[in-house]
This record gives sequence, C-alpha cells and structure tokens, in this order.
Amino acid sequence: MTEAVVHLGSGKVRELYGLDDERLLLTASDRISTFDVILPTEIPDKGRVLTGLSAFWFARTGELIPNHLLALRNDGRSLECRRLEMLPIECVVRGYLAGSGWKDYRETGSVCGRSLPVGLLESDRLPEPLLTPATKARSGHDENIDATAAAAIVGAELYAEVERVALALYRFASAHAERRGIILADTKFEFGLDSERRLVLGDEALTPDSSRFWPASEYAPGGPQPSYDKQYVRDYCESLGWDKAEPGPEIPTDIVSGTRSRYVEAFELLTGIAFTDYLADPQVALR
Ligand code: Q0Z
Repeated sequence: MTEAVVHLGSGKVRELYGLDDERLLLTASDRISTFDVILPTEIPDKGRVLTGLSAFWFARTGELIPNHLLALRNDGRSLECRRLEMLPIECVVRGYLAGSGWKDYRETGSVCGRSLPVGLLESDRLPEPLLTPATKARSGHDENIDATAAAAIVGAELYAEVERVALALYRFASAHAERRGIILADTKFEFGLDSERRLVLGDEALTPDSSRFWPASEYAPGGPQPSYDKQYVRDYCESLGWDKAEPGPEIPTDIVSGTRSRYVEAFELLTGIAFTDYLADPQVALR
C-alpha cells in the first residue's frame, strides 16, 4: 500500500503535507529565519529540537486541552496530526512586555485594548498574563486586535474558552520553564475545532519559534532581552551591517555550532531529556 502524500504548504521553516482525509504531517526543517529573512545556512537538528519540544508540551498539557498530535515520527522532526478547522486568529499570551506588545504600550498605554499601569519598561513582567489576539495576515505581519474584534470573528462563547485555555497553558508552561531557569516571555497558540466542534490545540506549541524564551540569569528589564536561541545569529548579522533584505548572509560554522548548542540546551532544560536520547529514539525518549 502506498500513501499519496500531498504537499499542502510551506511556512518559513516548516512544511505541511496531507496524509489522508483525517491526517496531516507537519515537518520542521533546519532552516532559520532572522529579521524575517530565511538564511541560506541551516542549523543542524533545529527542526528536531522544535518538534521534540512541541511533542513534549502536547504530552504534558493533554489534561488542560486536547491537541492535534497523533504520532511523533522516527525522524524526530515530523508530527502526524489530526486535521482541524483552524480558527482564523493567532492567540498570543504575553507575560512580559516585548515585541509588538511593547510597541503598542509605548504608543497607546495599552495592548490589544487592555490598559496597563503607567511607567512599565520594555521587557517588564506584566501584572498578569494577557491573551492578545491577532489576525492571521496572509502576507506580511499579524495585526493585533482587541478582544471584542476577536470575539466577533470566532464567536463570544468560543473566544471565552480560547482565553481560559490559552492562559492556563501559559501559566502551566511558564511556571515549568521558570523552575528551569527560562523565562517564557510570550507564546503563540493556534487552536482549531475537531469534527465534533470541540476546541483542540494545533500547530506547534511552546517552541522557540512560537515563543520568546529568555535566560532568567540575564533578565534585565529596560531594553530588549537576548533571545535564548537566535542571539548569536542576530549578533553576527548585525556585525555585518547587513541591510536585512534578501538574500540573508551565510553563517560561519562557529556561529552555527553555538546556535545549535543553544537550541539543544533549551530542549534539555525544558524537557529534562538528554538530546542524544531523543535522537536515538524520539518516541521512547519522550515517554
Ligand atoms: C497548520 C502551517 C506548516 C505551513 C494549517 N491540525 C491542523 N489542521 C488543519 N490545518 C493545520 C493544522 Cl496544524 C494547519 N498550518 C500552519 C504549518 C506549513 C503552514 F508546517 N496551516
């Protein structure tokens, strides 16, 4: 029997395939993007780190919400998933003031229509985590929207459930990460509905590509924080005076290996699993 695998789409660093009517295959490559440009140099095993982390979090949050994961493949970089009807909103939870949240706060004193205390600094911890929804822009950047707009898109009842679940997921994961020396500044969830219209967590979850991970030991509000994973690549690109237009620069081997080490370190800190064990047998390592 041969499976007819159909390529459905490409993200910046991931591929999506159809396996059958009910199942998809999500494959994470070793490509890396910085300043929104995919670089010509790959980071070995980056896709495996991200896939392993997603699978880890799916396994540990199944009590909070069902998820789309059916099977982790032996290649360590591919997830077989249930097909969902994805909600047309991005669900970003922010525990700290960074990125577009910081930009909105500086300009308006609020984030996604939620007013915040005066005088917060860039990267400050928020009084409480906030769900800051955004539209999925087909091209270009997602646009932050307020809760009223998000509820109008998906329905008020469903949005209330999304908010409750997204905050519960963030609180669970950020507490886990903090005990291991990593600040989960913010993270993006994507939800869908299954065939019985139940809410299900989809896509990738709580990876360095969908989240801001900061080393807690270096946390210093009042400016941007170093990124756990991509900082060497960013610093190298900045040192070149590159204009951030395509094509991006080749990355030298020492920066590649340092970056790979950071991804592996994040995996090992967060999961408590030796990455070599994951490479040897991904399913067994995550049990
Ligand atoms: C995820 C994406 C990627 C390109 C669609 N369980 C699901 N059911 C239906 N649709 C999706 C999922 Cl995960 C779905 N994306 C994002 C991923 C390449 C786009 F690897 N798009």
